[in-house]
Parts: sequence; C-alpha cells; structure tokens
Amino acid sequence: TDLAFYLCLALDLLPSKDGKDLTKCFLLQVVNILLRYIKTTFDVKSKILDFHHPHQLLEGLDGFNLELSDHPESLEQLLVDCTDTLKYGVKTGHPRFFNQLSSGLDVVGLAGEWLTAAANTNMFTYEIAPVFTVMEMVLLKKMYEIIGWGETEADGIFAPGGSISNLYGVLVARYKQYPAIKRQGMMALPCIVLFVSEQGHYSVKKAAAILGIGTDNVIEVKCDERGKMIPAELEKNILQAKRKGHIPFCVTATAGTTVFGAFDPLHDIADICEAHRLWMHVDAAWGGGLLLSRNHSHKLSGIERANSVTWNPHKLMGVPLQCSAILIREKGLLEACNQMHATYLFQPDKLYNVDFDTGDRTIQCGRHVDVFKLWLMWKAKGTCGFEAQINGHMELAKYFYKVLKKKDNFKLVFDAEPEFTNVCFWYFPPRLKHIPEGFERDQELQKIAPKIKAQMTEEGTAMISYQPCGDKVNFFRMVVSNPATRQADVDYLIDEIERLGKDL
Ligand code: ABU
Repeated sequence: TDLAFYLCLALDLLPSKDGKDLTKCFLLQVVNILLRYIKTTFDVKSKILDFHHPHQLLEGLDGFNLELSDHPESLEQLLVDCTDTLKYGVKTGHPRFFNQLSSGLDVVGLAGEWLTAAANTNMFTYEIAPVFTVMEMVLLKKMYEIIGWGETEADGIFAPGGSISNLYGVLVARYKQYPAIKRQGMMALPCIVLFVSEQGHYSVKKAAAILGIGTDNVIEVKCDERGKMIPAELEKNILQAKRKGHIPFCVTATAGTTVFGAFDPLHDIADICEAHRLWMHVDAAWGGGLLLSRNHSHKLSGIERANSVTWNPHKLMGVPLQCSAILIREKGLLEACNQMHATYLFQPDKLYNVDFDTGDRTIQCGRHVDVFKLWLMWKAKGTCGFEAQINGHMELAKYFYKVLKKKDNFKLVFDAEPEFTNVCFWYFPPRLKHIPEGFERDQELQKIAPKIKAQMTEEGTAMISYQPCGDKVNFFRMVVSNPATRQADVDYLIDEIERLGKDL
C-alpha cells in the first residue's frame, strides 16, 4: 500500500526477513510506472520530451531532486523518483523520434533487459554466466553465417558499442601484423598507417589515438558524391603512404555511413586490401542489420571478404542499447592479442572446458550481458521477423524521400533514391527561396535547421538530427529504425518542419 511505501525503506525489501510481500508490492509498482511509460511512449499525441536545461535539472524540479543525502529516503519517494526520471527523459521509442540511428522500444527486448539485470552477472567466465556464454556463441555463429563466413573458424565478442568494436578491429589488425606490439609497445613498430573514408565514423580516429598510432596516421580517403569511398583514391593513398616510407596495415570500409547511409564498394576495397596485404575491417555498425534483408543485403556484397566486422544490433535491428558485436574471421586472434592470464579468474584447472571463458579475449575485465535481449528478440521474431521489420524501414524511408522530392520548399542533399534509411535534406523558408544560390544564402540556410530543431525540442513534438558536412551547410538527417513509426508520422514531421520554419 502507499502507506507502507511511505513508511518503508529499501532495507525492508528482500533479503530482509519479512520483505517478501513488500518486495512484490514495490516491484509491481515499478512495473506499473513502466507500463504507463510504455503506453505514453507509443501515443503519438504525447510529447517526446519535456525539455529542461541542465541547470534546471540540477536545481531540482517540482520535488524531483537529484542531490543525494546521507539518510535513506522512503520507497514512496523512490517510486516518485522513478516516475520523474522517465518524465524528464526522452522517449526514444516514440513514433516521431528520428534523432538517432538507435531508436524504438521493443517490449521483448525490454523484458530481456529486465531479466539480464535480475541475473546481474558478468560475461568474463562461463562459471558465472553459463547460459549467456553459450547464447553469445550461438549468436556470434549466426552472425558469421549471415556475413557469409560459412564454416570458417571465426571469433567475436559483444562489446560496449560500435566505437569499441571498431577499436577491436584496429587492435587486432595491428596485432596480426605486429604481434610484438603486445610486449614491446609502439617502439617495436615502424610508422604504420590506416585508411578510412572521409565519411567513415570518427571512432576510427579515436581508436588510432587510443592505440598510440596517432590520428595523423589515419588517412581519410575521398568519397564520391554519394559518400562512398572511391577505390582509386584508396589505391592512390596507399601508394603515396608507401612512397613516404609509411607502412599501411588496415583499411576500414563502412557499410552504412552515419550521416548519408552510404555503402562503400566492398569488393573493390577487398581487391585492394588483398593486393597490398592489408587487413580489411568493415564498420557495419549501422548497415549490418541490412544483411537480414534478402531485398537489400546485396548492398553489403563483399563483406564476406572482410577480416573483421562491427555490427550493432542496437541500431537497425532495434535491440535495446547496448548491443554491438565485433566479429573476426580468424579464431584465436582476439585471445592472443588480449590475453593476460589473470589466474584469479581464468584458472586452467576448472571443472569445465575453459575455452568457454571469454574474458581473456577482451580489453575489459567485467563485461555486461548484452546478448540475452538480442537472443530473446530473435526467438520472438525469427530471422524473417527482423527481415520484415527492416524491409518496412526501407519502404518508409523511400516513401519519405518521394514525398520530399515533390515539395518545393524542401531540397534533398542527394537527388537519387536513398540506398538506406538515411534521407538528408534542407528546408527552405519562403524568404530564402528568393536569395540566389551561393554564400549569402548558405549563411542564412545554415541557421534554419538548428532553429527548427530547437523549437521542436522545446515543444517536444518530434526529434530529428541535423549537421553540416563538408561544404554542405546544416541539413536534416532523417533515419528510420523505429518499428513504431508509420507513414502518418513521417508526414507529420514534414508538416511540423514547415510549421516551425515558414516564418524564419
Ligand atoms: N554512430 C553512433 C550513432 C550516431 C547516431 O545515432 O546518429
């Protein structure tokens, strides 16, 4: 009862001797809060967010105080805090949330997260995560097969996000060529360089910085007008680096770039990597899910020739954050590269086959269970269910593109049909239409998307991202990855941009 919650503290819950009923009551109340949140999330009439500035949250809002005290607060207060935490957050599962590549609220995935939290275990050893360890193996195998590695002895691990997965790709690439790095460090190496397209994810540079390779040694390869790496430019850059006495060791291709959703030509890149004996990593964090679609998987053709692949099920597949895998087409490399033989965890004389202890393959020690929610969703949907969901996203993006194409006051960044669910565009308020194309118009246009977004955020009606890119001033990036989104929601977004932008 409310009174009980008002009087009771967390200490009264299990494992307290008489805490069984109160625990049940408390958790049912939490579930009720979550059910109300889920219902509002899917209600298009609800606001996506109730925006407040950081200083307002820090100062406290209507009884929602983030400060921590020395004394325990009542269970009643905790329930209020749970409600308020969701109230002032962003409903990323809302049908009009288009802000990120990861979005949606999958109910089965959510159940998977709850179960994972209840199990509260660590992936580093089989002995404390037997079921999750084997589940991870099953899923990794499924992903190798889908990539097209067939019977190859591959390896992999779930990692905390695409950036860390890409870091693994570069780390293992370097170790493969220079195993002495592990003991001797960078002193053992010549000046090594790697290549990524100018549209590739910034995490590749970050990996180079972390690994002591240096961002100057990441060579950005020019892209074509659609944002795809130009193979001839890659070849040219490799030859130039060699002429300077630098040693190329790795190329990171991208399958689904963050902004434009471009797919690099993987076969051409694989040919170049083979000719120059370079490791080929494919960052398919965003585009990997497209492998599940028989209609669209051809866009990643050549990925089977990669040495390593990043694939984030928490993006296109709609798995709750976080769920990212690094997949390596050579068994044993991850372990050889990262193994430290901590005897307090990885005793060789355990009762089971210690090959199932995955902790010495990773750069972490403790590792969260990211696999269960994906496994449960796969059970719930089947591969065909994911395929239908992803095909639906692609159809909706195409619809959005077609509607925009017909509108006078919108201009697509690329005229051609989108290859992925990214649709990039500008909105032109009527007053800008009379300014001739050029610097002066760009100066004005640059301010439009941030103003519209700010207003949209304050009103909480929709969320979409924008960015400048190269010589292109701020433009909107629409992405579809939320199964709750319908045609009416993308129509709404267009109307909303017009409503907020027409007088700017
Ligand atoms: N590459 C991380 C995700 C970026 C985005 O959601 O826009």
